Amino acid sequence: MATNRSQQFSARNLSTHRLFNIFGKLRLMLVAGLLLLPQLLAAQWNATVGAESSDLGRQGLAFLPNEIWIHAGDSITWTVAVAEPHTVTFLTDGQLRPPFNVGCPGFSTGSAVFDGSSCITSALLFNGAKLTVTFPATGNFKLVCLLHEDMTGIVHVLDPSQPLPHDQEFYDRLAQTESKALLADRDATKPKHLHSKNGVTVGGGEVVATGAGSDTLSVMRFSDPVISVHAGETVEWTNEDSITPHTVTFGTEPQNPAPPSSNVTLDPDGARHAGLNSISDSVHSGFLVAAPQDRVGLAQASPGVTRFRVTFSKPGVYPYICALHDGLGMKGQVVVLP
Ligand SMILES: [Cu+2]
Repeated sequence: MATNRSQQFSARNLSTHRLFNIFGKLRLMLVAGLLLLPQLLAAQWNATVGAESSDLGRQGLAFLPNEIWIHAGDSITWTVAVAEPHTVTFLTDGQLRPPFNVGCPGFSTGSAVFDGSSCITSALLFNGAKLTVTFPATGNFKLVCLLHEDMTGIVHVLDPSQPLPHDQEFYDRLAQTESKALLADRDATKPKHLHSKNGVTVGGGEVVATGAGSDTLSVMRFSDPVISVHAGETVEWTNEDSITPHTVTFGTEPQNPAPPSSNVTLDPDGARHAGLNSISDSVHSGFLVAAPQDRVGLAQASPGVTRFRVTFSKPGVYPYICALHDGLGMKGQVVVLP
């Protein structure tokens, strides 16, 4: 009996020991799990940058979607899906907007971390290029493109204890709807100014407020890609895009597309004007662009130069391009008849 009892006792002891061992291991796994939890729960989100028509002529300058709710610790990967380049940029509140080629200063490549305390930006991202940004801190952060002023969005970073309103599938659908609506907008191509005889509308566009920021549609086309005039007549180009600059460039493209070539003069109404005497001559309008939007507390901007005139003295076929968007097919031709 005694032997039996002691055998029983030691058997019980052994199983208790085993039990403790198992619980110990479980507890270790639990602690490790809790430590790893933030990384395990950190989600990876995806968003698209830009939308375009199949002929590249209509460019949606937009973050799609341009509003997204995530948890602190999550990352978002933005992928450029169009021929027009963009940047993915988070400036700090109050920071002066830097030129796209200067950056924060400097650029992040591949990935970046933004908590609101210091600026991060990609360089110009071309079709297929990506930037992944991790957001360790809660806050509401404005997303901008340094190349396109009315291309903005917002990222809401919530504490992981808060529920998120939408999942990735919702954002994918929203991005598609937003991009279709933006590209389908036909108002952008309706001439808004008095279309004079021999007038060509340059581009066209619209800024759309979304509640989270702005999307822009820019039409990268000349309204009449081929126009016929007689020798001695003048063609007038007017940029009707609210934000995007364009040029009218005959012959050799200049290194710096911003200023007009030296053979351009100013008309009394502020339009730029040049004469072309031969199909081998070069003339460049410089940037034709609307004045930027005024803001309380900032110096008023001078009127933009949106108009360019060229007087043709000799018959011939004069091809021209927009030096900024010829890659998207923005080209035209003036046929000068005798
Ligand atoms: Cu252009």
